Amino acid sequence: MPTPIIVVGHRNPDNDSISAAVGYAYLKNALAEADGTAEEVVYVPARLGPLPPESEKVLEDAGVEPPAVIAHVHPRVGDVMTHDPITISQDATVLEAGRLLRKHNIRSLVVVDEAGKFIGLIATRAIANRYIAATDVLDGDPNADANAVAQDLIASLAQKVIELTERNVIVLDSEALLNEAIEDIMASDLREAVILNDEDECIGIITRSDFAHRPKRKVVLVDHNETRQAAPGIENAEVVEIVDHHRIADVSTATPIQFLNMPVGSTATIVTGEFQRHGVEVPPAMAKVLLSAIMTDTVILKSPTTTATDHERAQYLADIIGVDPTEFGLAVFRMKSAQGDIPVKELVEADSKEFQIGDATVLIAQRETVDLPSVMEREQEIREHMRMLQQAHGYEFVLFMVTDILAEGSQFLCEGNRRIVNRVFGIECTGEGGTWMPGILSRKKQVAAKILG
Ligand SMILES: [Mn+2]
Repeated sequence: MPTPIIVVGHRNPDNDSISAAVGYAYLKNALAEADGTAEEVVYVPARLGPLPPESEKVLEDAGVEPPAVIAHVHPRVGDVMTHDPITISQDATVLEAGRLLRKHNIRSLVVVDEAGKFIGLIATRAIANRYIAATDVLDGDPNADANAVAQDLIASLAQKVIELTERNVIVLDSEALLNEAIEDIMASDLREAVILNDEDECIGIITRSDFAHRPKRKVVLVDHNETRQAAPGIENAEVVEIVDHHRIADVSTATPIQFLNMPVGSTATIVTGEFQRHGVEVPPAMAKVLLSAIMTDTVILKSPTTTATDHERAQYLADIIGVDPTEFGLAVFRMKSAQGDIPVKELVEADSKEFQIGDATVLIAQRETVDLPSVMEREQEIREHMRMLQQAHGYEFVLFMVTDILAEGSQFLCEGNRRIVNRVFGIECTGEGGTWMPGILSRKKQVAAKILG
């Protein structure tokens, strides 16, 4: 089985985090195929939260499987277990069990019934105990000799496996945290635990020696390089590569890795460049996915984060699909704001990021729209939700920028300590109506950078 390497974007994924993960995993698998390492590693795209509506639609249109949700990257039981362990029928003899144990050089076999369902384990220790028990014959009978012991041992070889089967085996879930499983196994009399499927068939076995070296899950980070935006458990994982277009933050590694960081409009732009650099053709389905992310992250190439490279690569992808990049981008934005009455929680939180200023944490959320008045109609409800977030998480302030792509600006709504925002931008945000900020489209470059600076 090839080792999975997770390719994952930031928490609260946006379309770039989803698309870059999908596109980069595709490229890495194509490269592994080409250099003959595909049997050793497989790149698996993943996400840390719900699919944004435009990602869902673009992936569906392109016929691409959405990345699976993961809750964390802590090592799990399934990452270290031995798959499909050797089984033996409950009706087999101890002699047969001995042969299998020796043939596979293992310490235990999974005992199953006629239907293949798990019953327990037969381990070398049970056989050894049976061997030692044969000497009991000597105690009971003063005239008994080694011959009698030998007779009993011979008889034991024909005994049924079920008679020596241990049934008090710990059963674990393959998704269970390895650290917790280790504690359970260390506290148990047995050296092993088993993993069963819904049909009670044993799909894996884990023994004490499997966790002697505390394995780490391998992760490629796309669209972030900051631990607070990364998957829970990132500190226990091995980051093997980073592809990003954000400021260099605090993810650190034990060994040198490929760290691609470019000041361009989207991670998808860098991923597209990697296809080109390696001479790998971008299939039309991947071109749609990647182009959609360049378009959402650069607000249809209008955001000040947009570079000439974004324009070039967007055109390159558009040519593969046979579309006009701007029209394609507008269609993606229509998918994004298609649902008029989405819950306020999603409206505010879908694209929200925490930032640290000194000891304080702030939340900056953004909603891109082609219809600002329809969002502002919900101002009261939005502000209530922002105040709830601010209090629940102890944020210094919550800033919500409603970005109107067509008008090319953002309406700022702020709850909490507004003075910081007011000072930084030289405005007077109050608790009502918000403040129109012409030309402000980029949270990263025009808002967060200013507040953090
Ligand atoms: Mn991005």
